[in-house]
Amino acid sequence: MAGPKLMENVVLKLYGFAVSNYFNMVRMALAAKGLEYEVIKTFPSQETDWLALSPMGKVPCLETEDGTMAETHVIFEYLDEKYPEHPIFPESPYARARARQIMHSLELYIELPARRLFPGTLFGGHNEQLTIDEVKPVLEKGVRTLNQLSACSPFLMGSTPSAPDYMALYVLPLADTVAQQTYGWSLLSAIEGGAELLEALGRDGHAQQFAAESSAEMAEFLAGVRAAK
Ligand SMILES: N[C@@H](CCC(=O)N[C@@H](CS)C(=O)NCC(=O)O)C(=O)O
Repeated sequence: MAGPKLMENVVLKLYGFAVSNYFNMVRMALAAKGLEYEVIKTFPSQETDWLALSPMGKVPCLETEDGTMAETHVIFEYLDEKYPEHPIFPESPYARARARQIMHSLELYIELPARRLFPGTLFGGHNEQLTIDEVKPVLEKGVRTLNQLSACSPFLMGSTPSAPDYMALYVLPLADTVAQQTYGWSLLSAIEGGAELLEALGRDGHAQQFAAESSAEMAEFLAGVRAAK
């Protein structure tokens, strides 16, 4: 949990590491809101002192003047309620509900099933045929859901980026990679406007910075995961 020297007067501290897609989602949200924060480089673990901050042992975790919190959706909502300037959720209750539905669909029906394929695709291991067979229909339904909920014009909630986009930016490319490798299926092409959405988000300077930081640490991270097998 050791991090760089602490910055003075910075209220928000974000724990995580550059390769983590969830960590980068929160960094995009913080950037969109123009909030200053300190990064404390942290890997997930089940160590007691880390579990006190993040009960599941996962990253990201945000430390605030009110206390710590984990779970990316929760962090997004806290940030928008605590710091209303530069909102990342739409204004009307229905549009907010729709944004949340898109975010939950991205995590539950695309990110999490795609993660089941990481061992045999990204991590140098093996995927059981049962897993391969189980994941495909979930991903297909996830894609169908996304297409039903958003027309991507070019962003998920319309012409300006918002919270669901900061998730999609880190969910869709990896899910597409593992779907291509496992099924020869381009999940991204199956999402109407998906490629254009990622292209538009990729023009953001922060997105480019976080991608460069992730790339710089990717080889070391993958080597560590593979060595741990
Ligand atoms: N639902 C969590 C997922 C976070 C998550 O899975 N983070 C990964 C790193 S990208 C992690 O900590 N993995 C370690 C673990 O699952 O124990 C969130 O929304 O923040």
